[in-house]
Amino acid sequence: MVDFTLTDEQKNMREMAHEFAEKEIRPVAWEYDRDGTWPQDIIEKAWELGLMNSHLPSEYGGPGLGYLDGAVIEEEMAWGCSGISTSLSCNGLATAPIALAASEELKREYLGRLSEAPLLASFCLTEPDAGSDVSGMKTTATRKGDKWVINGSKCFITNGEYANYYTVYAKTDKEAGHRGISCFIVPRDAGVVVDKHEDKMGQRASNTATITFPEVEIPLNHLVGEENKGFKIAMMTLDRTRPGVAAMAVGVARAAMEFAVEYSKQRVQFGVPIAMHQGIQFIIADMATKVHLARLATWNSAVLLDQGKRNTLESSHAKRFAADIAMEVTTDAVQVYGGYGFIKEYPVEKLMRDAKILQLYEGTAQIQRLVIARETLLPRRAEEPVEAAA
Ligand code: COS
Repeated sequence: MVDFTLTDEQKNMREMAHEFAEKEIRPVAWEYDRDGTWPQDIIEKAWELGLMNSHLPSEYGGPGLGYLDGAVIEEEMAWGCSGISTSLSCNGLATAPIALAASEELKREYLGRLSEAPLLASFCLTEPDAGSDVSGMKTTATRKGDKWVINGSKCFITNGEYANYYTVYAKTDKEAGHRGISCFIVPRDAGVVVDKHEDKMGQRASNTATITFPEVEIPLNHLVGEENKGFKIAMMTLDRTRPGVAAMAVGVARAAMEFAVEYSKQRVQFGVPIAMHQGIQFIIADMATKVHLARLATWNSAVLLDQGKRNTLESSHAKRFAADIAMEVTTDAVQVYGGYGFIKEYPVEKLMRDAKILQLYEGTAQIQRLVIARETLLPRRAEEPVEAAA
């Protein structure tokens, strides 16, 4: 049976998340965006209410919610402000590799930490010369006695400046391409250096930093999963987190649509509210269809995960479609506002700036199309069971 009805628990959770976004995020969102303010106060409140770390398993103290639950929460948070919601949800990206492949000891320590205090963790994959091409990374991990020595630099790291620990990918076999990458947990106090705080176009309340590991030593048991299996762990992680990005894109698009709807009812041109003009109605209609379909694709990609099924194709469908429509809908919202849409005093230019990164992070719109093309040309892969990477 196909049923898109949320359970009563999910509806309550959505209501709580919406209320939080409306009361705690929206009132400060435009100010935090302007000043690039770090939303520590909001992170602490969201953590208290259980609106962070939704996928953290209950055996490690987390809420143990499903992926659809997470998508419902993320849409509301991003409706409030996608910069703040990126900071709130980034622990999910950093901890997915741990939940997927780490030893019980590491899970207890590092997943447990996030349930005990409002701490943050960062996912360190991207490098200056290795963005879409993950295998091109230059960071290395070398075994030295009873330690791993990590050496290299990672860029565009969300929450990097504030993270308590990092999930880091490094080459353990330089000659083996994607089969020579391993995943590690690096505690911040092991000697991690925060190099650069990025000044961004949008999502300005989220923190994005360059992180350097200058011969940082970590215990041997901080390897996540098996040596040289890190690439698969990264790909399986992104399958699990792209639905969350898609949900955030739905939230941004919905916010833009709502602003455009309200404005079009108030703004009078040619003697009537512009909502009476068919040209505007068609823009609003396209916005509504796009938001609706993006949400369906997002929920589909999340439900497959909740059912324990591989969702590589659906995850890319959702991420690419929702991010692309968020860009389109926010751009059209500026259009509905006319010249006022271009002015910072009005709300929609922020949304248009915020939307852009959704087409870039966690795999560009082009990488999603690459995955979709491969999965479509070789549909056999979609039938494969979800295998443990390590
Ligand atoms: N789940 C499990 N395994 C996967 C997988 C998935 N979703 N996708 C690929 N793999 C496996 C393949 O099965 C293959 O395994 P073998 O080594 O056993 O053959 C291996 O990983 C390599 O796969 P592939 O040949 O497809 O790798 P490519 O180097 O061609 O890279 C892309 C594929 C481009 C899709 C990948 O590098 C990617 O997603 N890049 C974008 C990274 C990104 O999102 N960066 C953003 C920063 S993170 S915020």
